Amino acid sequence: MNNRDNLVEGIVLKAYGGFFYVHDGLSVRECTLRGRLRYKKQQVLVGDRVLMAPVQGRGGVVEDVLPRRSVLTRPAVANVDQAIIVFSLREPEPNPGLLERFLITAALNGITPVICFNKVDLTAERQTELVSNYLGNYHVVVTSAKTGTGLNLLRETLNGKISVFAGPSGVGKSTILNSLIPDLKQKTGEVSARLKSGRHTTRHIELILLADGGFVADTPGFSSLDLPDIKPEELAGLFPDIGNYQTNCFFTGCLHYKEPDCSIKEAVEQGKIDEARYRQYLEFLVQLIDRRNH
Ligand SMILES: Nc1nc2c(ncn2[C@@H]2O[C@H](COP(=O)(O)OP(=O)(O)OP(=O)(O)O)[C@@H](O)[C@H]2O)c(=O)[nH]1
Ligand SMILES: [Mg+2]
Ligand SMILES: [Zn+2]
Repeated sequence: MNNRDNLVEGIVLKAYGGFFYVHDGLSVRECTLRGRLRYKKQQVLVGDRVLMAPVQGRGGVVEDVLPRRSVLTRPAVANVDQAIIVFSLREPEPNPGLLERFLITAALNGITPVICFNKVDLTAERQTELVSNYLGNYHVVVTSAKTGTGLNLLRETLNGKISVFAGPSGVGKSTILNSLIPDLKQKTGEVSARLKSGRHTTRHIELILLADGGFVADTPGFSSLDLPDIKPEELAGLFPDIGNYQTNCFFTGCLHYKEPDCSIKEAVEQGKIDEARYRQYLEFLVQLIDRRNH
């Protein structure tokens, strides 16, 4: 049995071919798992903070996994602080419903969402209506990986945190990361001319150390995402701008739908809650109610 005094704490950057690559603050060690962890069938995830026994050279043995702050399931990454949800303003055209499902999924996993609207170089008006719908309620960064617009702001957002880039295929996630990290050569793909939807070019999950501290992971884009399995009454709490008003409804468990004396519907009428956001809320609510009834 190893003396625990000799253990060092590290973070799993990637898992590949049965090895776990652990960053111990100085360098990256190629580690195996202590048998005990394998017997327990405890999965060790990218992002896990682990206790490791260094062995000669650049190897090590993972002895223990420290408690997780959060777990993202698709892709599987532990301890993510924030999800940079990238949508392009054009090519491919943004799909607001899909963006909302990303936002809800992040909130449900306890991960702070940051919205990154990329390819602003392709739009005529700098601030489209879509962007303004989210300003105020979310941290929004507008970028162009092509011209460099907004990249410094985005870099500051990543400082000292574990961030995962997520979003549909072809929106520019890998291109942005390549511009932020000089030595990185993530594969990027031309957007398919026929579908304007791009194809999958990013596969393995890996945390990359940033020069200013913090880690980022690129993920393969996916173009569909189901509404998570939640109760209808949980939904409002996952919309930051709507959840704030729900304390004064007459009915406890008010769904802010057909009920009278609803403070959310009042806030929508008074223009305090954006109507489009409320309509999006209702669309999801109806889906959740349907799901419960079937
Ligand atoms: N005009 C313009 N094109 C961009 C920008 N960012 C990325 N692109 C282009 O968009 C295409 C797709 O970029 P990728 O970085 O591969 O997209 P991705 O989000 O990583 O896609 P997946 O890995 O498939 O999920 C490439 O041809 C990029 O050159 C941008 O800001 N402006
Ligand atoms: Mg990519
Ligand atoms: Zn209500």
